[in-house]
Amino acid sequence: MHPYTGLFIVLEGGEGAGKTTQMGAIATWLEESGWLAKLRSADIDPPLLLTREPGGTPLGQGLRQLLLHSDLEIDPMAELLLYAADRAQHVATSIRPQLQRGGIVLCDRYTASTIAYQGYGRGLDLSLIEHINQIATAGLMPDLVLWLDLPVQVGLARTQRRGIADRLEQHAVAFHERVRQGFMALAEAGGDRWQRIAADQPTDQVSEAIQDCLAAHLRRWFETLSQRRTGGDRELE
Ligand code: T5A
Repeated sequence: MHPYTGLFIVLEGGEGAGKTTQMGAIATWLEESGWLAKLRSADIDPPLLLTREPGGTPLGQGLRQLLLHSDLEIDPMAELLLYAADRAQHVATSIRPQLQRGGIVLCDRYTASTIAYQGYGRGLDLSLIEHINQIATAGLMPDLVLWLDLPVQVGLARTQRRGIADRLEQHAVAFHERVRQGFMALAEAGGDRWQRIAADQPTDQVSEAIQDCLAAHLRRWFETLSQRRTGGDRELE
């Protein structure tokens, strides 16, 4: 999927799916189950990059503020390009260097969010979005996408309980239904790289489902790394 030795995992989903909650739980589990220690012992520092879009870089934090929390009117095409600018900076300065070091990247949202929100949600042309995603990422795709899926009303009720809604949370339910359809279409086309996780369960059960899926993936990744090491692959040395 990409030429680097690191592992690129993305969490996707609609509003209130529980991605932020599960990012923390995954980081704790990776530490407690010894995966990060293995990477540290191979001198990979940092072993784990926890990040998000928009806002994973200093430039991205400014863009996030504009995109989600300003009163400015933003044209859909301008919105698409601002997400792309956030992503270009994020990939170049943060995600790709971590994958080149051989570490794990755990990212809250990536290219699929643009297809789901700006494509299915806003109705912008899907092939144009794919082209712009390609430019912003220079083709860097995740190894694994964990799609936290739940009924739209359940997710929105969770975010409403939290208080003030951001720009996209304020949209009509129909918008968020289209976004969910977008994720569904991507998951159907995504093969083994996409895993649907039922997110309308108690937090611990969602965490367990994610861990089952990650454990299998991490084992395969580590086996491949070990084989490449014994094969003398200089990229890993
Ligand atoms: N966007 C983003 C685009 O339009 N295009 C793009 O290209 C990209 C990258 C990002 C916004 O930008 C849009 C999509 C988004 O609208 P954000 O603030 O990062 O904005 O929004 P979200 O990613 O949607 O983050 P949220 O915080 O809204 O949702 P999370 O992170 O999925 O959920 P989380 O963990 O914060 O949980 C929400 C609430 O539910 C509770 C939590 O305690 C919390 O109160 N909760 C649960 N309750 C019951 N059961 C569970 N299993 C629960 N898990 C969590």
